[in-house]
Amino acid sequence: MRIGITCYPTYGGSGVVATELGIELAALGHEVHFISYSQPFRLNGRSEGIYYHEVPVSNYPLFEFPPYDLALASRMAEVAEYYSLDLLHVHYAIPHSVSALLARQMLASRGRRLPFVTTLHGTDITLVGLDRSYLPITRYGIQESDGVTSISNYLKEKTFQDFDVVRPIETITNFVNCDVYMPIKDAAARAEARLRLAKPDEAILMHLSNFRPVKRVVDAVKIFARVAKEQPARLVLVGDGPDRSAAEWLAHDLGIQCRVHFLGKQERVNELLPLADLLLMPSELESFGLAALEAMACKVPAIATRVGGVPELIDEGTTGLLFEVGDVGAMAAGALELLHDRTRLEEMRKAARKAAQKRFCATLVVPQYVRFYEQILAADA
Ligand code: GMT
Repeated sequence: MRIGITCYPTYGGSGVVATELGIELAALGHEVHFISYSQPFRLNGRSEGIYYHEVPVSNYPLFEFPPYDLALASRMAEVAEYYSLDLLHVHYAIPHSVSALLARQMLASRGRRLPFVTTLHGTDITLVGLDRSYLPITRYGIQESDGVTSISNYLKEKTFQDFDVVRPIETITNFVNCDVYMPIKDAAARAEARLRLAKPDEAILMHLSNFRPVKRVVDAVKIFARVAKEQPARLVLVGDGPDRSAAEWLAHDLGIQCRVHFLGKQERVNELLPLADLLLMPSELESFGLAALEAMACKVPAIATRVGGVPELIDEGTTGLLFEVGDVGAMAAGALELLHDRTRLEEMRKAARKAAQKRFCATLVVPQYVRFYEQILAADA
Protein backbone atom coordinates (compact mmCIF):
# COMPACT_ATOMS: atom_id res chain seq x y z
CA MET A 1 0.00 0.00 0.00
CA ARG A 2 1.02 3.63 -0.46
CA ILE A 3 0.01 5.50 2.67
CA GLY A 4 0.13 9.24 3.41
CA ILE A 5 0.54 10.07 7.10
CA THR A 6 -0.08 13.48 8.66
CA CYS A 7 0.64 14.33 12.29
CA TYR A 8 1.98 17.06 14.54
CA PRO A 9 5.70 16.52 14.03
CA THR A 10 6.90 18.09 17.28
CA TYR A 11 7.13 16.42 20.66
CA GLY A 12 3.81 14.82 21.64
CA GLY A 13 2.25 11.40 21.85
CA SER A 14 0.23 11.54 18.65
CA GLY A 15 3.29 12.48 16.57
CA VAL A 16 5.27 9.68 18.19
CA VAL A 17 2.57 7.09 17.43
CA ALA A 18 2.20 8.34 13.83
CA THR A 19 5.97 8.23 13.25
CA GLU A 20 6.46 4.81 14.83
CA LEU A 21 3.51 3.51 12.80
CA GLY A 22 5.08 4.85 9.60
CA ILE A 23 8.40 3.20 10.47
CA GLU A 24 6.68 -0.14 11.20
CA LEU A 25 4.57 0.03 8.01
CA ALA A 26 7.66 0.76 5.93
CA ALA A 27 9.41 -2.22 7.57
CA LEU A 28 6.46 -4.37 6.43
CA GLY A 29 7.08 -3.22 2.85
CA HIS A 30 4.52 -0.42 2.53
CA GLU A 31 5.45 2.95 1.07
CA VAL A 32 4.90 5.74 3.58
CA HIS A 33 4.70 9.48 2.82
CA PHE A 34 4.75 11.89 5.76
CA ILE A 35 3.06 15.19 4.97
CA SER A 36 3.63 17.85 7.62
CA TYR A 37 5.13 21.29 8.32
CA SER A 38 8.39 19.80 9.55
CA GLN A 39 9.99 16.39 9.71
CA PRO A 40 8.61 14.29 12.60
CA PHE A 41 11.36 14.21 15.22
CA ARG A 42 11.61 10.43 15.58
CA LEU A 43 12.06 10.01 11.82
CA ASN A 44 15.71 11.07 11.85
CA GLY A 45 17.94 8.64 10.02
CA ARG A 46 15.10 6.45 8.70
CA SER A 47 14.76 6.30 4.95
CA GLU A 48 13.88 2.88 3.50
CA GLY A 49 10.33 3.18 2.12
CA ILE A 50 9.74 6.49 3.91
CA TYR A 51 9.34 9.89 2.25
CA TYR A 52 8.78 13.28 3.77
CA HIS A 53 6.88 16.14 2.11
CA GLU A 54 7.03 19.51 3.78
CA VAL A 55 3.98 21.75 3.79
CA PRO A 56 5.07 25.30 2.96
CA VAL A 57 2.83 27.97 4.48
CA SER A 58 3.08 31.39 2.83
CA ASN A 59 2.69 34.30 5.18
CA TYR A 60 1.35 37.31 3.28
CA PRO A 61 0.98 40.58 5.20
CA LEU A 62 -2.80 40.21 4.78
CA PHE A 63 -2.85 36.92 6.69
CA GLU A 64 -2.87 37.61 10.37
CA PHE A 65 -3.18 33.81 10.76
CA PRO A 66 -1.45 31.81 7.99
CA PRO A 67 -3.93 29.16 6.75
CA TYR A 68 -1.94 25.98 7.49
CA ASP A 69 -4.97 23.71 7.16
CA LEU A 70 -5.52 24.88 3.56
CA ALA A 71 -1.85 24.57 2.64
CA LEU A 72 -1.92 21.07 4.13
CA ALA A 73 -5.04 20.08 2.15
CA SER A 74 -3.42 21.32 -1.01
CA ARG A 75 -0.17 19.40 -0.34
CA MET A 76 -2.09 16.25 0.61
CA ALA A 77 -3.93 16.32 -2.73
CA GLU A 78 -0.69 16.95 -4.65
CA VAL A 79 1.27 14.19 -2.90
CA ALA A 80 -1.63 11.75 -3.27
CA GLU A 81 -1.74 12.41 -6.99
CA TYR A 82 2.01 12.48 -7.73
CA TYR A 83 2.81 9.41 -5.63
CA SER A 84 -0.42 7.46 -6.26
CA LEU A 85 -1.36 7.20 -2.59
CA ASP A 86 -4.00 4.63 -1.73
CA LEU A 87 -5.15 6.44 1.40
CA LEU A 88 -4.34 9.10 3.96
CA HIS A 89 -4.03 8.43 7.68
CA VAL A 90 -4.27 11.55 9.82
CA HIS A 91 -3.37 11.64 13.52
CA TYR A 92 -5.15 14.14 15.79
CA ALA A 93 -8.50 15.30 14.48
CA ILE A 94 -7.89 19.05 14.38
CA PRO A 95 -7.26 20.31 11.73
CA HIS A 96 -5.90 17.19 9.99
CA SER A 97 -9.21 15.40 9.36
CA VAL A 98 -10.69 18.55 7.83
CA SER A 99 -7.65 19.08 5.59
CA ALA A 100 -7.90 15.43 4.49
CA LEU A 101 -11.59 15.90 3.76
CA LEU A 102 -10.76 18.86 1.52
CA ALA A 103 -8.01 16.89 -0.24
CA ARG A 104 -10.45 14.02 -0.81
CA GLN A 105 -12.96 16.43 -2.32
CA MET A 106 -10.33 18.12 -4.50
CA LEU A 107 -9.34 14.76 -6.00
CA ALA A 108 -12.95 13.53 -6.27
CA SER A 109 -13.71 16.53 -8.48
CA ARG A 110 -11.17 15.02 -10.89
CA GLY A 111 -12.52 11.49 -10.62
CA ARG A 112 -9.86 10.16 -8.23
CA ARG A 113 -10.68 8.45 -4.90
CA LEU A 114 -8.64 9.21 -1.78
CA PRO A 115 -10.14 7.72 1.39
CA PHE A 116 -8.80 8.87 4.74
CA VAL A 117 -8.56 7.43 8.24
CA THR A 118 -8.58 9.65 11.34
CA THR A 119 -6.99 8.48 14.59
CA LEU A 120 -8.18 10.23 17.74
CA HIS A 121 -5.44 10.65 20.33
CA GLY A 122 -6.65 12.59 23.31
CA THR A 123 -6.64 16.32 23.69
CA ASP A 124 -8.14 16.64 20.19
CA ILE A 125 -11.30 15.28 21.85
CA THR A 126 -10.92 15.99 25.56
CA LEU A 127 -9.72 19.59 25.36
CA VAL A 128 -9.47 21.22 21.95
CA GLY A 129 -12.47 19.57 20.35
CA LEU A 130 -14.70 20.66 23.22
CA ASP A 131 -13.90 24.31 22.62
CA ARG A 132 -17.23 25.52 21.17
CA SER A 133 -15.48 27.17 18.23
CA TYR A 134 -13.86 23.88 17.18
CA LEU A 135 -16.52 21.35 18.16
CA PRO A 136 -18.76 21.46 15.05
CA ILE A 137 -15.86 21.25 12.58
CA THR A 138 -14.15 18.48 14.59
CA ARG A 139 -17.38 16.49 14.68
CA TYR A 140 -17.78 16.99 10.93
CA GLY A 141 -14.20 15.84 10.23
CA ILE A 142 -14.75 12.70 12.35
CA GLN A 143 -18.16 11.98 10.88
CA GLU A 144 -16.93 12.33 7.29
CA SER A 145 -13.77 10.22 7.70
CA ASP A 146 -13.76 6.91 5.80
CA GLY A 147 -12.54 5.21 8.97
CA VAL A 148 -11.95 6.39 12.55
CA THR A 149 -9.78 4.77 15.19
CA SER A 150 -9.31 5.64 18.84
CA ILE A 151 -6.31 4.77 20.99
CA SER A 152 -8.46 3.52 23.89
CA ASN A 153 -12.02 2.50 24.69
CA TYR A 154 -12.19 5.43 27.09
CA LEU A 155 -11.54 7.91 24.26
CA LYS A 156 -13.97 6.13 21.95
CA GLU A 157 -16.79 6.39 24.53
CA LYS A 158 -15.86 10.01 25.26
CA THR A 159 -16.14 10.82 21.55
CA PHE A 160 -19.59 9.21 21.32
CA GLN A 161 -20.73 11.03 24.46
CA ASP A 162 -19.36 14.51 23.90
CA PHE A 163 -19.48 14.77 20.11
CA ASP A 164 -22.72 12.99 19.43
CA VAL A 165 -20.95 11.08 16.67
CA VAL A 166 -23.01 8.39 14.96
CA ARG A 167 -20.52 6.17 13.19
CA PRO A 168 -18.37 3.22 14.18
CA ILE A 169 -15.01 3.92 15.83
CA GLU A 170 -12.46 1.13 16.13
CA THR A 171 -10.16 0.98 19.14
CA ILE A 172 -6.56 0.33 18.11
CA THR A 173 -4.34 0.94 21.12
CA ASN A 174 -0.97 2.63 21.29
CA PHE A 175 1.90 0.22 20.71
CA VAL A 176 5.61 -0.11 21.30
CA ASN A 177 8.42 -1.82 19.42
CA CYS A 178 9.53 -4.32 22.08
CA ASP A 179 12.88 -4.83 20.36
CA VAL A 180 13.71 -1.13 20.54
CA TYR A 181 12.14 -0.44 23.94
CA MET A 182 13.64 -3.19 26.04
CA PRO A 183 15.42 -3.70 29.35
CA ILE A 184 19.20 -3.89 29.63
CA LYS A 185 19.52 -7.60 30.35
CA ASP A 186 23.03 -7.60 31.77
CA ALA A 187 22.82 -6.35 35.38
CA ALA A 188 26.42 -5.10 35.41
CA ALA A 189 25.93 -3.18 32.16
CA ARG A 190 22.74 -1.60 33.54
CA ALA A 191 24.47 -0.64 36.80
CA GLU A 192 27.30 0.91 34.80
CA ALA A 193 24.89 2.86 32.56
CA ARG A 194 22.91 4.12 35.58
CA LEU A 195 26.06 5.86 36.83
CA ARG A 196 25.41 8.47 34.11
CA LEU A 197 22.40 9.60 36.14
CA ALA A 198 22.87 8.60 39.76
CA LYS A 199 25.16 7.17 42.41
CA PRO A 200 25.07 3.36 42.89
CA ASP A 201 22.87 3.48 46.01
CA GLU A 202 20.36 5.96 44.57
CA ALA A 203 16.98 5.03 43.10
CA ILE A 204 16.11 6.65 39.76
CA LEU A 205 12.61 8.04 39.25
CA MET A 206 11.88 9.28 35.73
CA HIS A 207 9.26 11.51 34.15
CA LEU A 208 8.76 11.75 30.40
CA SER A 209 6.34 14.21 28.81
CA ASN A 210 5.85 17.43 26.87
CA PHE A 211 5.49 19.34 30.17
CA ARG A 212 2.01 20.60 29.32
CA PRO A 213 -0.23 21.48 32.32
CA VAL A 214 -2.21 18.23 31.77
CA LYS A 215 0.95 16.25 32.68
CA ARG A 216 1.22 17.85 36.16
CA VAL A 217 5.00 17.77 36.06
CA VAL A 218 5.10 19.86 39.24
CA ASP A 219 3.43 16.91 41.00
CA ALA A 220 6.33 14.72 39.81
CA VAL A 221 8.73 17.05 41.66
CA LYS A 222 6.49 17.03 44.77
CA ILE A 223 6.34 13.22 44.77
CA PHE A 224 10.09 13.01 44.36
CA ALA A 225 10.71 15.48 47.22
CA ARG A 226 8.79 13.15 49.56
CA VAL A 227 10.57 10.05 48.30
CA ALA A 228 13.99 11.71 48.58
CA LYS A 229 13.37 12.43 52.29
CA GLU A 230 13.26 8.68 52.99
CA GLN A 231 15.55 7.18 50.39
CA PRO A 232 18.62 8.25 48.35
CA ALA A 233 17.20 9.00 44.92
CA ARG A 234 17.37 11.12 41.76
CA LEU A 235 14.60 12.49 39.58
CA VAL A 236 15.31 12.56 35.84
CA LEU A 237 12.89 14.63 33.76
CA VAL A 238 12.88 14.03 30.03
CA GLY A 239 11.13 16.48 27.70
CA ASP A 240 10.34 20.16 27.69
CA GLY A 241 7.34 22.45 27.55
CA PRO A 242 5.33 25.16 29.25
CA ASP A 243 5.55 23.84 32.84
CA ARG A 244 9.30 23.24 32.90
CA SER A 245 10.19 26.49 34.64
CA ALA A 246 7.51 25.94 37.33
CA ALA A 247 9.03 22.51 38.00
CA GLU A 248 12.57 23.94 38.04
CA TRP A 249 11.48 26.68 40.43
CA LEU A 250 9.91 24.14 42.79
CA ALA A 251 13.01 21.94 42.78
CA HIS A 252 15.09 24.99 43.79
CA ASP A 253 12.53 26.16 46.34
CA LEU A 254 12.55 22.72 47.99
CA GLY A 255 16.35 22.66 47.92
CA ILE A 256 16.51 19.42 45.95
CA GLN A 257 17.78 20.86 42.65
CA CYS A 258 21.07 18.93 42.82
CA ARG A 259 19.09 15.65 42.69
CA VAL A 260 16.63 16.73 40.00
CA HIS A 261 17.93 16.58 36.44
CA PHE A 262 16.14 18.24 33.54
CA LEU A 263 17.50 16.56 30.41
CA GLY A 264 15.25 18.48 27.96
CA LYS A 265 14.05 16.91 24.73
CA GLN A 266 15.79 13.64 23.99
CA GLU A 267 15.66 11.63 20.78
CA ARG A 268 16.58 8.20 22.13
CA VAL A 269 14.33 7.80 25.17
CA ASN A 270 14.65 4.03 24.69
CA GLU A 271 18.21 4.36 26.02
CA LEU A 272 17.14 6.33 29.10
CA LEU A 273 13.99 4.53 30.24
CA PRO A 274 15.68 1.17 31.07
CA LEU A 275 17.88 3.01 33.59
CA ALA A 276 14.92 3.99 35.77
CA ASP A 277 13.38 2.14 38.72
CA LEU A 278 10.00 3.81 38.36
CA LEU A 279 8.23 6.18 35.97
CA LEU A 280 6.14 9.01 37.40
CA MET A 281 3.04 9.84 35.34
CA PRO A 282 0.83 11.99 37.62
CA SER A 283 -1.28 13.35 34.71
CA GLU A 284 -4.60 15.12 35.08
CA LEU A 285 -5.79 13.03 32.12
CA GLU A 286 -4.32 10.49 29.71
CA SER A 287 -6.34 8.87 26.97
CA PHE A 288 -3.81 6.08 27.00
CA GLY A 289 -0.39 7.02 28.42
CA LEU A 290 2.21 6.12 25.80
CA ALA A 291 5.11 7.14 28.06
CA ALA A 292 4.01 4.53 30.61
CA LEU A 293 3.83 1.86 27.90
CA GLU A 294 7.33 2.71 26.63
CA ALA A 295 8.59 2.48 30.22
CA MET A 296 6.80 -0.84 30.80
CA ALA A 297 8.45 -2.31 27.71
CA CYS A 298 11.77 -1.33 29.31
CA LYS A 299 10.72 -3.19 32.49
CA VAL A 300 9.88 0.02 34.35
CA PRO A 301 6.48 0.18 36.10
CA ALA A 302 4.66 3.48 36.49
CA ILE A 303 3.28 5.35 39.47
CA ALA A 304 0.35 6.91 37.65
CA THR A 305 -3.10 8.41 38.02
CA ARG A 306 -6.35 6.46 37.64
CA VAL A 307 -7.64 8.56 34.75
CA GLY A 308 -8.95 8.16 31.19
CA GLY A 309 -7.52 5.13 29.41
CA VAL A 310 -4.69 4.49 31.89
CA PRO A 311 -6.51 1.56 33.60
CA GLU A 312 -6.74 -0.09 30.14
CA LEU A 313 -2.92 -0.06 30.05
CA ILE A 314 -1.88 -0.52 33.67
CA ASP A 315 -3.19 -3.48 35.59
CA GLU A 316 -3.46 -1.90 39.03
CA GLY A 317 -1.11 -3.44 41.59
CA THR A 318 0.39 -5.85 39.04
CA THR A 319 2.04 -3.76 36.32
CA GLY A 320 2.00 -0.41 38.13
CA LEU A 321 0.26 1.62 40.82
CA LEU A 322 -2.67 3.99 40.28
CA PHE A 323 -3.77 6.92 42.44
CA GLU A 324 -6.14 9.87 42.48
CA VAL A 325 -5.00 12.98 40.61
CA GLY A 326 -3.01 15.29 42.88
CA ASP A 327 -2.56 12.78 45.72
CA VAL A 328 1.19 13.25 45.79
CA GLY A 329 1.43 11.84 49.33
CA ALA A 330 -0.08 8.50 48.30
CA MET A 331 2.02 8.38 45.12
CA ALA A 332 5.21 8.99 47.11
CA ALA A 333 4.17 6.32 49.66
CA GLY A 334 3.48 3.88 46.81
CA ALA A 335 6.87 4.56 45.24
CA LEU A 336 8.65 4.13 48.59
CA GLU A 337 6.84 0.88 49.29
CA LEU A 338 8.10 -0.58 46.02
CA LEU A 339 11.62 0.79 46.42
CA HIS A 340 11.84 -0.78 49.88
CA ASP A 341 10.38 -4.12 48.78
CA ARG A 342 12.79 -5.17 46.04
CA THR A 343 11.11 -8.57 45.53
CA ARG A 344 7.73 -6.94 44.82
CA LEU A 345 9.37 -4.33 42.61
CA GLU A 346 11.13 -7.03 40.58
CA GLU A 347 7.83 -8.94 40.16
CA MET A 348 6.13 -5.76 38.98
CA ARG A 349 9.00 -4.95 36.61
CA LYS A 350 8.70 -8.39 35.01
CA ALA A 351 4.90 -8.15 34.79
CA ALA A 352 5.15 -4.72 33.16
CA ARG A 353 7.50 -5.96 30.41
CA LYS A 354 5.36 -9.06 29.87
CA ALA A 355 2.16 -7.00 29.51
CA ALA A 356 3.84 -4.68 26.99
CA GLN A 357 4.98 -7.70 24.97
CA LYS A 358 1.73 -9.65 25.15
CA ARG A 359 -0.79 -6.87 24.57
CA PHE A 360 0.83 -3.79 23.09
CA CYS A 361 3.75 -4.94 20.96
CA ALA A 362 4.02 -3.34 17.50
CA THR A 363 3.93 -6.81 15.95
CA LEU A 364 0.40 -7.28 17.35
CA VAL A 365 -1.03 -3.80 16.93
CA VAL A 366 0.37 -2.60 13.58
CA PRO A 367 -1.35 -5.46 11.65
CA GLN A 368 -4.65 -4.17 13.11
CA TYR A 369 -4.03 -0.89 11.30
CA VAL A 370 -3.15 -2.74 8.09
CA ARG A 371 -6.39 -4.75 8.29
CA PHE A 372 -8.31 -1.56 8.97
CA TYR A 373 -6.80 0.09 5.87
CA GLU A 374 -7.67 -3.00 3.79
CA GLN A 375 -11.30 -2.83 4.96
CA ILE A 376 -11.50 0.86 4.04
CA LEU A 377 -10.01 0.23 0.60
CA ALA A 378 -12.30 -2.76 0.00
CA ALA A 379 -15.36 -0.70 0.97
CA ASP A 380 -14.13 2.04 -1.29
CA ALA A 381 -13.54 -0.15 -4.34
O1 GMT B 1 -1.13 15.62 25.48
C1 GMT B 1 -0.20 14.98 25.03
O2 GMT B 1 0.67 14.43 25.67
C2 GMT B 1 -0.06 14.84 23.59
C3 GMT B 1 -1.19 14.05 23.07
C4 GMT B 1 -1.14 14.11 21.58
O3 GMT B 1 -2.17 13.79 21.02
O4 GMT B 1 -0.14 14.49 20.98
O5 GMT B 1 -1.11 12.73 23.64
C5 GMT B 1 -2.23 11.92 23.56
O6 GMT B 1 -1.88 10.93 22.64
C6 GMT B 1 -0.97 9.92 23.11
C7 GMT B 1 -0.67 8.98 21.94
O7 GMT B 1 -1.81 8.40 21.42
C8 GMT B 1 -1.60 9.20 24.30
O8 GMT B 1 -0.78 8.14 24.74
C9 GMT B 1 -1.78 10.23 25.42
O9 GMT B 1 -2.40 9.61 26.52
C10 GMT B 1 -2.65 11.38 24.93
N1 GMT B 1 -2.61 12.46 25.92
C11 GMT B 1 -3.69 12.82 26.60
O10 GMT B 1 -4.77 12.28 26.48
C12 GMT B 1 -3.49 13.94 27.56
